[in-house]
Amino acid sequence: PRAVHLADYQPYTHRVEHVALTFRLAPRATRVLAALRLSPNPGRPGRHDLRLDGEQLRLIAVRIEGREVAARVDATGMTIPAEMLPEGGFTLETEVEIAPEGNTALEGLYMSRGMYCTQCEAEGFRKITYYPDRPDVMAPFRVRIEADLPVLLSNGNPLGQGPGWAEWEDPWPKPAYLFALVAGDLVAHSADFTTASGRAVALNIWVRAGDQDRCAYAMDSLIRSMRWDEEVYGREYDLDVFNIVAVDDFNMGAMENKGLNIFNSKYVLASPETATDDDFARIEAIIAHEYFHNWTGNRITCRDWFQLCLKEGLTVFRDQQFSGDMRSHAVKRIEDVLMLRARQFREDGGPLAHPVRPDSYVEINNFYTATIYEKGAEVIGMLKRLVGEEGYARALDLYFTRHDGEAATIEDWLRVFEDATGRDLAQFKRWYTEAGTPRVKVWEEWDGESYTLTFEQENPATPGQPEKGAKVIPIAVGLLNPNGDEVLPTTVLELTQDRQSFRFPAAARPVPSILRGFSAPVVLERDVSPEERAFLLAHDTDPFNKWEAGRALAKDLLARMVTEGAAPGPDWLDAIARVTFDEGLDPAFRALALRLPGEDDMASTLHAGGITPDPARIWAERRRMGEALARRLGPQLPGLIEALAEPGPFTPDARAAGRRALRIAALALLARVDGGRAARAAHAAADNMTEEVGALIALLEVGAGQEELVAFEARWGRDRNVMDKWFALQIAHAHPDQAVAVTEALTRHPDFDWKNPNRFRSVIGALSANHAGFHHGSGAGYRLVADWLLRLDPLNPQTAARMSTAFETWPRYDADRQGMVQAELARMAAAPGLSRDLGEMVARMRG
Ligand code: B3K
Ligand code: ZN
Repeated sequence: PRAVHLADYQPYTHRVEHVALTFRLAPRATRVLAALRLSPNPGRPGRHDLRLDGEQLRLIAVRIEGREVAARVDATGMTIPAEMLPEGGFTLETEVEIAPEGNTALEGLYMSRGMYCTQCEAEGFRKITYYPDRPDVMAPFRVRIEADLPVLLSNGNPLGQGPGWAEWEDPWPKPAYLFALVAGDLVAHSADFTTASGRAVALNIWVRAGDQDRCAYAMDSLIRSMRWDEEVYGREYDLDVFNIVAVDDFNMGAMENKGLNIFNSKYVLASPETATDDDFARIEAIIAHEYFHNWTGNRITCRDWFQLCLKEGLTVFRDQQFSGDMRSHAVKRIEDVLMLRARQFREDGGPLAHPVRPDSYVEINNFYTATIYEKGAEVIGMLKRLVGEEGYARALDLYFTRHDGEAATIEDWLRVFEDATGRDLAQFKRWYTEAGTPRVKVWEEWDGESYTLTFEQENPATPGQPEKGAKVIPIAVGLLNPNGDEVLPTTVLELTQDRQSFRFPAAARPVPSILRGFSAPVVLERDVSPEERAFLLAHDTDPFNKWEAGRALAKDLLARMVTEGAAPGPDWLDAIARVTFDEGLDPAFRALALRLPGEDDMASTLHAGGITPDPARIWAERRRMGEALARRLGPQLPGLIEALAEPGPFTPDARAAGRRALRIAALALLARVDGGRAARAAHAAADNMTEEVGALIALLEVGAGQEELVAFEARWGRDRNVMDKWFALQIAHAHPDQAVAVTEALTRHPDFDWKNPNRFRSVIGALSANHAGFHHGSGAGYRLVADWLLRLDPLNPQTAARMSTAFETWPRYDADRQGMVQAELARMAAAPGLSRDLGEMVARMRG
C-alpha cells in the first residue's frame, strides 16, 4: 500500500456546488442515488478528468446531464475522462447498491442491532457513493431516506416526512466525512434550547426504547456546552435541530456529524445505578467535544487529513477548558497530564512516534492518536500561555471570521496568531512538525544575592527525524522561601535555545517550583532531594506542582524499591498521610495524591534512566508500596471512610464525585490490611455503580471478590454497557500469573461478542492494560493479543489496528521479551490478507 504525502497536496479539479442523495434502505441491497452539481475548479486551471472515490460499491448507472456515460471503474473509484465532460457546470448522477448488513468494519453505512447508521470520518463516505471524499470539498447536502422505520435522520434541518420517507437539508457546506444517516426504531429524550441571538433549537437524544431514562445527564451536558461556547468563545449553534444518536456498535467514542452526532452508547447512557463518576465525567467531556466541533471542525474544517490536529487538538483543548470550568481546574489538569503521559509520552517515545502534524500516512485512521489529540491540545495551551488570555481571544475571533466556511491548514492557524498578536511563530511551529518529547534538564545556583536557573533542552530522535531544532518551551516557575511563602509568583520563562539561564534576585536560597501547571509537554530532569519534594507537596501554591511533588516522591521511591530493594520510609509515608487527612484540601485532589504511580509509567521511567524494567518486579514492589501505605494510614482509614459517606441521594457533580473517589481510595488501602472486610460491607451497601465497582476492585486487588463477581453478573447480565465493566475489571485486576487464563476463560463466555468493539476492548484491551499480565515472561499475553488481533482484522481492521498499540513499548524490555514481541509482529505481518490498517501499524512497530 502506498503512502500519502503532505507535499503532494493539490486542490480538487472540480467544485461540488450541491449534493442530493436518495437512500432506499434495505439490509442487503440499499440503493444510493446521488446527484452532484459540479463545475471546474478555477484553482486548477485546464481540463481535467473527473476522479471520484468509491469502494465496495455495485455500480448500477452513471449519467451526465441525464445521459448514460461509460465511466472507468476500479477498486478505489471511477474516472470519467475530460473529453466526456461538458464545459462549465454539469450534473452527474450515479446509482449504486451497497449491503449495510454485511458491513462489519463499521465504516460507511452499516447496521447495529437492527438500526442503520453511518461513520464516514475519515474516508467512509466512499463506501456509500462515488464522491470526491476529501475534506476540502465542501457542499450543501439534501437527503431523502426511504425505509419502513419510524425514525429517519440525516444532517441539517428537517424538510418533511411521511410514512416511509423523510427529507433533510443541510444548508452549511460540509465535507463528506461529516455526512450522517440513521434509521431505526428509536425514541427521543428531548429538550429545547434558545441561542443567545434567539434561535429556537430542538434537542433530541435518540436511543432504544427502555434507555430514555438514562439520557438526562448527556442532555444536561449538551445544554451546558452550548451555553459555554456562546459565553466563552462567542459561538452559537446554527441549525434548528441538534440530534444525538446512541449506537452500540461503534469503533470509537463519538462523531461530530453536522447536526447529527453519533455516539457510542457507552458515552451517552448513564444513571447512578449503571454509570461511575468517571463515566459521568467522560460523557460530559465527549458531549462537549462533539458539540464544540460544530465550529472547530465543521464550520472551519481541515484542508487535508495531515491537518487533523487543527480540529482535534483545538477541540480537545476546548473540552478540557470546559470540564475545568464545570469541575475543578486543578483536578482536571492533573487528570489530563496523567493521561498525556500514559498515552502520548508513551507513543512519542516509541516506534509509533509522529509529529502533531504528520507528513505522510498509509491509513489515515491510524492517526487518530494521542499525539494528534492530546499533544495537539497541549500545543494550543502553550500558544495561549505565550500570547496571554487576551491575545488568545483576539486570535480565536480572527480565526472564526477569517476562515469560516473554509478548509484550513496549520499555517492558516499560526498566521492568525501572528496577525492578531504580532508574534513570530516560525520557531514555535516545530511543535507541529517534529515528533518526540523534549527533555529539559535544570540546574540551579545561588550566590547569596541572586538565584539562577539554567535549562538545557534535548529533542530526542524519532522515526524518520534524527535531528531537530530547539523548541519554544514556556516554563512557568514560582519561587518559595524556606518558610514556604511564595517569593516569586508564577512567571513564564521562554526557553528558545538549547541552553539558557534566567536570574532572579534572592537574598535567601529559594525553593523552585518549576513547570507549574505542566506548562509544556516535556520531561523535566532535575536532581531533587526527597526533603525538597516533601516540602513542595506541603507548601507549593500551584496545585499541579503540589501533586507532582508527591508523585515524584512516590516514583523515586518505587524506582529505588525496584532497583535496590529499598523500603518505603517515613519521608514518603508521612507526606502522603498529611495530604490524605488534610481537610483543607479538595477530596478529589487527595484521592489523586493517594494514587500510586502506574506500572507502565514506572517501566517507561526506568527505561529512560537506562534500566531494563522487569514487569513482575514492578508489580510486586508497587504492591509492597501499597501495603506499606495501608499499614501507615490503616488506623485512621475507617474514620475517613465514615466521614466521607454521602448522605442523601446520588448526585454526579464534581464535589460528590471527589468525596467518593477519596472514600474508594481509602477502602482499597484498607482492604490490604483488613482482608477486604470494609470493602465487602461497602459493596453490599452501595447504591450506585461508582461504589459498587470501586469496592469490587478493592476486593479483586486482594484476591477476593469472587462472590461479588457472580452477583454482579446475575444482576447486570442483560445490560451491555455495565457488563463491559464486569469483563474488563476482572482481567485488569487479575494477578499477573492469572491474567491470561482469566482472559482466555472470558473469551469463552457466551456474552463475549467479539465483533462488538466495546466488548472486544473490554476483554482484549483489558489484558493489554494489565501490565505485568500482558508482559508476562511466558509470552502468553503477547500470543493471546496477537491471536485476537488477527481474528478481528478481516472483519474490523480499524479497531484491530488501534488495539495493536499494545505492542508499541517493546523496545523498553529485555531481549527475551523483545524477541517474543518481534515474533508476534512478524507473525501478524505475514498473515495473508492483512489489512492496510493493521499492516501499517505492524510495519511501523517492527521498525
Ligand atoms: N472526529 C471523530 C473521530 C473519527 C475517527 C475516525 N477513525 C471523533 C472526534 O474526535 O470527535
Ligand atoms: Zn474530535
